[in-house]
Amino acid sequence: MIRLFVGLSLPEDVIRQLALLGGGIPGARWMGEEQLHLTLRFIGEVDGPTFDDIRLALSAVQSPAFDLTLAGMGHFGDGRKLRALWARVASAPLLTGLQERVESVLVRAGVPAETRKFTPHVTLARLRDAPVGRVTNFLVAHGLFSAGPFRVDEFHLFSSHPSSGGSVYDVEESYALD
Ligand code: 2AM
Repeated sequence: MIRLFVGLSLPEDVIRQLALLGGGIPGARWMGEEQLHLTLRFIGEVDGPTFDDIRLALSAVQSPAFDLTLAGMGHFGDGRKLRALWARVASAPLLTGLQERVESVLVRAGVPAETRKFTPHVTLARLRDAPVGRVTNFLVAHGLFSAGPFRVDEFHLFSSHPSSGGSVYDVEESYALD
């Protein structure tokens, strides 16, 4: 079995900007530079034949290249259980269009449909018992964070492998945008 997701990689200068934000929150596990990405669609564990089907299905996605900007910060979870801190992705209709096309070909390839709303984000840290005040301070301090615009002209099928330092992500296949 292999754990898969579809996503975008980020330019090196954007990654460096994001990596500079890390630190200062107890209970936060910050993503390393090589872990930063934007998830378009989490797939989960699949067997070999399904992996082949997915690889092929994604090659049918046709979508224009586009520019993306990161602007501000957000979080998942609430005061009782904060789960993740992330950089917000500014609204981009072509990104949403790409995500919808990816969803559509995956469902046609037999992957169960995604029921959750797509919230484009770049996870910066996973949180465990992080003090709400410290997280709020971070969100306020970096509310005006901005990176880009940068060009997105491909997307990737990634595999995810657990390791002691968090997950390791490998590009399995890349798909060019028009
Ligand atoms: P995240 O950025 O919000 O953490 C690879 O693991 C990617 O897939 C991560 O970027 C993560 O999104 C997402 N992911 C991991 N496990 C998931 C799950 N159970 N459901 C949805 N998305 C998941």
